[in-house]
Amino acid sequence: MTKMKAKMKKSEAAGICSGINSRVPRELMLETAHMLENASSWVIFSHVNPDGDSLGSTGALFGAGLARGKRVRWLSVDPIPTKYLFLPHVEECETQKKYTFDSKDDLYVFLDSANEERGVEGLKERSPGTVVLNIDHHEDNTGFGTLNCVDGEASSTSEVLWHIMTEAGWAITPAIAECLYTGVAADTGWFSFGNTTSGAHMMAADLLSKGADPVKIDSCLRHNRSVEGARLWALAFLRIFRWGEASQFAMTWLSRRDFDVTGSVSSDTETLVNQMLMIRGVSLAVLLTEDSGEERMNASFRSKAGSVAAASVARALGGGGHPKAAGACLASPLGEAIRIVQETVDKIYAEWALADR
Ligand SMILES: [Mn+2]
Repeated sequence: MTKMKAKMKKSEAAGICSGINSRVPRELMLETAHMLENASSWVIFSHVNPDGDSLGSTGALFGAGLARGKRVRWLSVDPIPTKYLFLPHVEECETQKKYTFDSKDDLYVFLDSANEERGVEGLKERSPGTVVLNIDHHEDNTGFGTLNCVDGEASSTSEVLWHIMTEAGWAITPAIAECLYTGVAADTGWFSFGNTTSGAHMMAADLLSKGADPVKIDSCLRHNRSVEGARLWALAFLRIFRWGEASQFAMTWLSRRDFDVTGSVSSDTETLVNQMLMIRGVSLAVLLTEDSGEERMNASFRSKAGSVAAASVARALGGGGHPKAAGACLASPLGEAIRIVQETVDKIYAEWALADR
């Protein structure tokens, strides 16, 4: 209750910008737009394993850069998953594992990256004097940029970028609208997750009026699964096991072999962990996926209100993310990783139950 009051106060205190409610002060959004305007060359980075919001926001900024006569490059550490290939400008995106940050003429822009590790290898070792712009919506963003335009309460980075563009008076073309709509729709689970705010809907309404086609975007992203991916999901579903008080925790796992046997790829796991939260009585879902080659497991966590937060579990394992959607990487083989995650969830749950009940 006290927490809710504090949150309401924070929102009430936030400025109303051109009739649009945003937690980022108008001055900061304009400063961000100025930084972009003043640079003649932008290098834009998607985050590792890019998702809809990462590609939507970077694609939108790439389009805005072209429209503003900038020299623009768009880089991604990982290849763009096939289902996003419909997005405008993706054919211009270059895949690159490492980058050397040594130019003072380029503005390096990171979108949807909570920290340097989510960005690209080489970012931490950037030369002094290089300028990094960090636009994001993760609560745990480390503020690694020269300028940080971060709204931890925004539905998506695409929403933050939409505010910046709107405040700066930049034209939102149909291509930009399509990118931004993809970002907000993907990050809110098609306007169904807890981050589905009135701001997210207002933004969506504006983007529809500017040419985004929700039916096309939905059919490209949600009605476009491969049969190989469906078979991978079947393996994961068969292995679901539950534990904890009232069996409220659910976990499953996928090995490298599962991907080989089904012919699926790592991006086929996207939204799989969310499906497990649809099981009656499950409040926290865990998906463990074996990393290529090494004895490493990637863990994805999703949680519902009224139980331990996904982010608390992820943080205890050295990861991070949003309160209800988070991830971590474990340097352990599968069996050990399952045990570590179960023990961590039990420990965090015991602490949570003591504090919140
Ligand atoms: Mn995001």
